[in-house]
Amino acid sequence: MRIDVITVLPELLESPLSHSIMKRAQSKGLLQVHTHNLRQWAVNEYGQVDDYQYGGGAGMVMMCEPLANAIEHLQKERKYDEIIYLTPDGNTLNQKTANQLSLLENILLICGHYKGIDERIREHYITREISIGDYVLSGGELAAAVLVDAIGRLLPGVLNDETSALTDSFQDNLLSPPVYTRPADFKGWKVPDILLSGDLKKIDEWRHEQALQRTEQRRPDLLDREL
Ligand code: 6GU
Repeated sequence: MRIDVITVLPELLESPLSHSIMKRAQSKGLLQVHTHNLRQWAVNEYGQVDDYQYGGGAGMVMMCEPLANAIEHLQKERKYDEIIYLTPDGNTLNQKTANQLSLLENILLICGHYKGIDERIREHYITREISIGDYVLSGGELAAAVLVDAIGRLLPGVLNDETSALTDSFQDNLLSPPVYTRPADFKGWKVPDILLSGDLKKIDEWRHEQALQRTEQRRPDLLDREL
């Protein structure tokens, strides 16, 4: 899968995607992430990409022309399955959306700043709008990094058995059960006996029961959600 990102702050995306699993996904050639600095398409020599909003009011708006030129430039190279605008008023990201997006070939992400982007770009180019939660970030870059990570780790071959996505929280609308490692007794705090029993069937049942309990206690809303 290839993901292109249009941003005024490509630096903000580099580090989160250069380590651990995202690094492995890219070095294995399973994921390609290309960032494009929107200032390349600025309207003047000062690098301007934003302007005051019509009707007045505080905050700048990202202009049509740089965004349209950037998008059309990239569209000449490849056809995008989705052009996604990261915005707090988009649909909240969840595992189902990450799963769906992980099946695509080419995605273009647009990171907004300031008051957001001119509405006409949203109407004419954007195919999907995604938020990563009900709070406001300074820009779409960290949200884009979150989205790329959530998608990238699902690509076939990225995770191994140890890190398998199949047992993740949310993959079956359940939170994960508690986990333990050595020692079996730390300061008198014991690992549940069942996990030391070697009875794999019982252990599986216990984990499922714990996952259910945890979900009922912490996120009952997940239990009546469709997969
Ligand atoms: Cl996608 N962008 C910004 N700026 N803030 C957010 C967000 C996105 N998702 C939640 N908050």
